[in-house]
Amino acid sequence: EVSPEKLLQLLQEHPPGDTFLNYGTAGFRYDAAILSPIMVRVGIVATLRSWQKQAPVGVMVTASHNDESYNGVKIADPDGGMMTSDGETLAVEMANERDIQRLLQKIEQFKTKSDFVPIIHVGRDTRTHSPALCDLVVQTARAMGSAIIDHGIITTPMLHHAVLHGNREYLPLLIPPRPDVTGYFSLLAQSYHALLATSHTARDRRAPLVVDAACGVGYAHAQTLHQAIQDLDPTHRPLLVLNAPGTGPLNEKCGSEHVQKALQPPTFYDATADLSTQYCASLDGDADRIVFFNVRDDQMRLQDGDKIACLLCRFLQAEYQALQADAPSLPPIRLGVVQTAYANGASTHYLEQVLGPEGIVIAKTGVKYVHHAAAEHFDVGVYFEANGHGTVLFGPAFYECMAQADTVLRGKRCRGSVALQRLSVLPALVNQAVGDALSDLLLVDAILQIQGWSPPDWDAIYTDLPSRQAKVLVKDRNIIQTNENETKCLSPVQVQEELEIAMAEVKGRAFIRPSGTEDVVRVYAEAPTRALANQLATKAAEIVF
Ligand code: 16G
Repeated sequence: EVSPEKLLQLLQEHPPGDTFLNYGTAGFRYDAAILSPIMVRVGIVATLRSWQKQAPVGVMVTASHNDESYNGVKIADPDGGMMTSDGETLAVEMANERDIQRLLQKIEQFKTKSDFVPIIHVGRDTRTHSPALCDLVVQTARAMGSAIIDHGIITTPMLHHAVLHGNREYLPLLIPPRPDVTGYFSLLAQSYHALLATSHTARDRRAPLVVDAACGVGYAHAQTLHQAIQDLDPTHRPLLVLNAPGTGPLNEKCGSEHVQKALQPPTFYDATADLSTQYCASLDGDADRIVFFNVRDDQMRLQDGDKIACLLCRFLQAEYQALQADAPSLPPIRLGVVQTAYANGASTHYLEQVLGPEGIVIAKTGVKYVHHAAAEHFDVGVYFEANGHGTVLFGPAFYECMAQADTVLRGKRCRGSVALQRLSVLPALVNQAVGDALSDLLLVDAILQIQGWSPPDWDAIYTDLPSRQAKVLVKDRNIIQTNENETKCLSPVQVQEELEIAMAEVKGRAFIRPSGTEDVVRVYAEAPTRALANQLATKAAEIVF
């Protein structure tokens, strides 16, 4: 129900404070106490965005891997991806506008004559303040005439999925639209089942995959997924989901951020039995990223986003080659990977062997940048950040190739037709809107099973170069300017020269970049030994300071 009075009341009740509010790499993210004015304005921006695009959009209330005191909000565009930069500019403008009249005038500029009703999908994580904050988005958007599809407590990727599947024109043909939450689970479970059905290797699926849900929103959904898989076939590998919300503090000493950054296994707050740590995965607080790990001889081995990217690329390359061997007339497909400057040098080297140098692109840190680069450069574009954010994108040339392969191989029993089945099921198993911990979990497990690999086999494909990260507090992080993909510092000019000298001394690699989420400059260094990596990181931090 459109209500200008209600809108005015919400704006008056929630004036922005003095802090300049920025839509960072992954949306607005602050201490929950200052978020209510932002939520009201996000309700407005999402409505304007839906108006502008004449299609449903999404709003997710979460602060991902941050602790419970934080919260945040991000907007998804009609294609299910993160809102593009023009929308971010508008969001920042609206969030910082204190003059209510000017704000209302701005809204008027967006009004069109069409009778299109804006539609907004909303979702939220398990934080205590999420319901109230989400409600402000909903009340504001409704006061502007939007229709709300409230998905309640869901993971970030589920929200992106709901938006993509609700806008069929963006959905590739091979994927059956499953716009609701039940559809999300059945799509993942059925495609996992279908992918595994292409392999007849005897394998032991009794060992569970232990899932650390970071005491967050992934817990309930990983369990639902487990049930959906077991309902299809009870001999599938069970997911043993641990770290329920409330058993321990959200993201504290658990979850992918902790495991990847501290290189330590998580605390399993709710584990009563002595559980296996042979095959485990950690999600983050909104389940949009994942890392795997296992513990042997008291030593934790991490399989991070880089290692996931390598596993996927190797599998995709092998399947495509098998397909082409039986159907040589098929057009070539550009298969490639996008990494960030944080990718361990050993992973990049491995990927060069698999894909050739033309198959690798390094892009700026942040999901929206790597996602965009994967879509732009490749027909099958894998992207992963070392921290576990990632997915695979399949472009039109891929679907065309599958259609041609189907004509050539129809009715034939050969390795190529197995490859065709496998490749054809992937676009449905993978969440192409955004990286998705639950989808990535099944994808990795299915590939390991098909290849007959144990977690240590996967781990052994390469050994990470020792690396070290640090952060430097500076007066103004924006003094540091880097090239497009953040591998080189452009300004101040002497910084890069000094870094080059430091790198040459230890035969290592280092870069610095202003953080997109905190007021710090980040430093990354890697070198042939741990001592040298530490030395290079210290030196690089001194150069910045
Ligand atoms: C955000 C990004 C993540 C990136 C990180 C870098 C999303 C969903 N998340 O968490 O991809 O790695 O920021 O943080 O885009 P930084 O700029 O502070 O180093």
